[in-house]
Amino acid sequence: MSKPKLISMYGSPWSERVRWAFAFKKMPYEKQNYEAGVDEAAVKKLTGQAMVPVLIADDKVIPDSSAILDWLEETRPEPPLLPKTAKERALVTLWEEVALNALGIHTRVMFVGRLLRIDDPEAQKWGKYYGEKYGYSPFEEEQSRLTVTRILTSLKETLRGREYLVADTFTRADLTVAPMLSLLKAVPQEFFFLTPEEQFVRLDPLGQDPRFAAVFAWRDRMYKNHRGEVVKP
Ligand SMILES: N[C@@H](CCC(=O)N[C@@H](CS)C(=O)NCC(=O)O)C(=O)O
Repeated sequence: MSKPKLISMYGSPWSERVRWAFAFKKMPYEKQNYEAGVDEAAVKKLTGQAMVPVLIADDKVIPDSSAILDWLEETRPEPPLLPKTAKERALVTLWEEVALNALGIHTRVMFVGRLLRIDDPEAQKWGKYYGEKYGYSPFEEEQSRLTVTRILTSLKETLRGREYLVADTFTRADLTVAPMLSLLKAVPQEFFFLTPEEQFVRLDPLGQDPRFAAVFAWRDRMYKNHRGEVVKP
């Protein structure tokens, strides 16, 4: 098998969960950077949709981070990123779906809102780009904040007295939820490099709320204990 190629967007948590899984499995791959506003058409031509990550492995083109993680688990089962029992695996899926399709989507809406409130042409340009791509309105942002607050409360209670979201071991649930929290508060520099401007726009009041400090401390521990490399562009 030739080395697979991963097209990923540096700051995106969807891309980060896949890079994390590849690093965890010590699976070599070729990196290709996706640049927002530049590479959309090329990705669309390749996959029929305009999102990354995308994996190109032998004759397969696989868009969608969960499909890529399934391919990886099958291709390189050790060390496993899924727990042993079907019941535990079902819980991993639930957390992944909450992270990808609720936490990630809603924190992205809040991120767009923060961009649009910055009085700077560059921030405005990206706020408009992402706002159009993902659908933004001030009402959506308020709804998103309520949903994210509920999810953070649920995460806090789930993690009380335990180190991992499912079973007693690090799984896909942990490496999905941990990066998805990054649009509320950047992952510390020692684990994931971002410029001060990029950190600033990732900081939401919920990321500084003392009620959820334990959730972000858990996220940083997952990076420290399981990320295995410093993430740099
Ligand atoms: N269902 C997809 C969603 C991936 C996704 O939302 N990707 C966004 C990252 S923020 C993207 O590629 N955006 C491209 C762009 O903004 O131009 C997955 O899980 O891989």
